[in-house]
Amino acid sequence: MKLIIAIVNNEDSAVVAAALTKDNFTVTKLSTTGGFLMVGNTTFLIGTEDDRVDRAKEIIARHCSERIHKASTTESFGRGFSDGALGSQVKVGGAAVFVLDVEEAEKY
Ligand code: 2BA
Repeated sequence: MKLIIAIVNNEDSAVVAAALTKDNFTVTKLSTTGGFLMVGNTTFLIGTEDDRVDRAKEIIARHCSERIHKASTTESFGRGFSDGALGSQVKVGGAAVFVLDVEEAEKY
């Protein structure tokens, strides 16, 4: 079994969750914040069998777009924009995906 951790743009999260669920994946959605931009993103935890990992990655990739994030004057800045970098542009996404081995999975 594997645990997929997928960090996606908030704007893509609803459609990604719906597509994964429709394909019979079980998904946990967490509200998270990127440490560089310090803006909200969404992290999905997806526990699945090894032979379904590629399918999950395919669904995530299909529904996540790359975006250009332009720093605004009203953001709270993390280290990324702490050096007077207002107006800087950063390429974000589509999705950052990590696949981990699961030693044990139980439901009680
Ligand atoms: P953030 O940390 O807010 O990063 C947003 C974007 O800023 C990143 O897009 C990347 O283009 C840039 N960036 C991040 N750290 C940087 C740095 N130290 N120097 C220069 N540019 C930097 P993505 O790579 O698409 O990442 C989008 C979000 O996914 C990240 O938000 C973070 O929440 C997560 N993420 C990406 N890679 C990760 C990793 N290796 N470990 C943990 N989280 C990761």
